[in-house]
Parts: sequence; structure tokens; C-alpha cells
Amino acid sequence: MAYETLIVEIEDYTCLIRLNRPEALNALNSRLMGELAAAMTAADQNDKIRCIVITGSDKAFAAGADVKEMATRSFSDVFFDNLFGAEAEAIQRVRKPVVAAVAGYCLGGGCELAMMCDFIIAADTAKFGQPEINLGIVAGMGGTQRLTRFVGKSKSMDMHLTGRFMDAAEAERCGLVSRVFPAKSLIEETLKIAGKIAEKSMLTAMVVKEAVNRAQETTLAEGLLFERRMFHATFSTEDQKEGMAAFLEKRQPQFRDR
Ligand code: CO8
Repeated sequence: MAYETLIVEIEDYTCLIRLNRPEALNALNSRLMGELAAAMTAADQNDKIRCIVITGSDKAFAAGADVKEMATRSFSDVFFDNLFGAEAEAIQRVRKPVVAAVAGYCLGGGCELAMMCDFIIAADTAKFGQPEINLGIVAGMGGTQRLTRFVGKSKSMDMHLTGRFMDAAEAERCGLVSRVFPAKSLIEETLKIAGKIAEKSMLTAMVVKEAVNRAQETTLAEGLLFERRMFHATFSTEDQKEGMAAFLEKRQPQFRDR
């Protein structure tokens, strides 16, 4: 399918989705969010794809929601449209692993989109921020909730109340991003990481994703019980037999997602 605001490439087992509105630093407008939700849903349903990577350009992952599109809208406009609500839900429904590869500006809705991914790999040029307060609004796609869970209340309050940007080193230090690479090798390194994920059992990878995401949603006791039950359930899979046999036979496992 052809997209106006995305470039989608499928290579080996990875679907690389590039946000592509260079004229607006990849600002998220309705068109882009609709196309992104559609592209991610299609990738999730495509049996060939085992990992999804979302990226932007060297200059910007995304500089936030499109201010030009939002500026004159009223409360009832955005309320009845449920602005970006359906798209955000579609993105969060994706069951396969999703990695964000962030270079340059990653602000407002852009930072929120990156945080909706399963983890964030950053270039050393990345700049994260929730500067909505400068526009007289509050974050609307998870910024106050997810950033607080990632970096804690103090730093999250600082980011949301001052609107300041955080560089890649600070973002790695406080747990917002998992790894930082030089900008020129960001995509290559992220695709290597996606390739590693693609080698695993997709069935197990999806279970891992569900279990880790539970940690953000529930109490420790409930999360531990969910994890233990999922651990028990993996013993019903062929991939558990294959993974353990391969270890004992000192060979690489051949997972079949069964
Ligand atoms: N929306 C629309 N256009 C944008 C945006 C944006 N968020 N960011 C940049 N652009 C455009 C600029 O208007 C400019 O276009 P033009 O040349 O036509 O004027 C072009 O991109 C280049 O931008 P700059 O000239 O400003 O580039 P600089 O390098 O000087 O500055 C910055 C880069 C610092 C990133 C600057 O562009 C900036 O501050 N951008 C806005 C950042 C921001 O405030 N983001 C938050 C937006 S609000 C939001 O994300 C809310 C999310 C919640 C949505 C959930 C709904 C439920």
C-alpha cells in the first residue's frame, strides 16, 4: 500500500516504518496518525514480519502533534473527533515487538509515540521533550503517564512543567531509552537488534511483551502471578521443547512459533 506520510520497507523479517513529513519535522497530523495505525496493523497481521521499527529522519523523529492542524480547533471538535484516540489505541494493540529508533527532535506527541513502542533506541542527537505547556495544553497521548513511569515523578514534572528538552545521554541515564548509538549508525544498529528479536520464537516474544507491559498496568502481586502462569504456559509449546533441547545439544534453536 502507498502512503503519503510514511515510507514503509520490509526487509527480511523487519518492517521499517519511516515517518515522512520533512516539511514539518514529521509533526503528527491526522493523515500521518491514520496511516501509521494502518501500517502497524498491517505489519502485525503479516506473518512474514517479526519486528516493527518506527523511525523518523536525522533531524526529527517527530516534533509533536501538528500545531497548524490543531491551532483553531475547539474543545467539542477534538472531543467528538476523539483526536488521535483511535489511532493510539490501534498502535497499542500491536502484539509484535515494536522498536522506536529516535534521532533529532522527539517532542510532545512524538515522545509519546516513541514511548508507546516497546523500547527506544536513540541516536546521540536525540532530544526528548514534552513542551505542550508552552502551547497552553497538556500532553494527550500518554506523556504525563508514561514518562512518569519511565523516569519517575521528579524528572517527569520537570519536563512537563518547564518544557525543557532531555538529550540522549540523560535519557539513557534515566531509563527512557535502552541504548544510544552514533546518529550515522542508528538504523543499522536498530535493524541488527530487530534481527535478533526476529530469531526468537514469535509466540514467546509476544508473551514476553504482554508480561512486561503488565508491569506498567497492575500491582506487583498480580503481575507476578500473571508472569508465573505465562511461564507455566510456555511449557505447552513446541518452542520450549526446541529451545531447551537446542541448549542441551549445544546448537542453535529452530523455533516454529508453535
Ligand atoms: N507542528 C506543526 N509544524 C511544526 C511542528 C509541529 N509540532 N514542529 C515544527 N514544525 C514546522 C515548523 O512550523 C516549520 O515549518 P515552516 O518552515 O513552514 O514554518 C518546520 O517544521 C521547521 O521547524 P522550525 O523552523 O521551527 O525548526 P527549528 O529547527 O527552528 O526548531 C523545534 C525545531 C524546536 C522542534 C521547533 O520546530 C518546535 O519547537 N516545534 C514545536 C514543538 C512542540 O511544541 N511540540 C509539541 C506539539 S503539541 C503535541 O505534541 C501534543 C500531543 C498530544 C496529542 C494527543 C491528542 C490526543
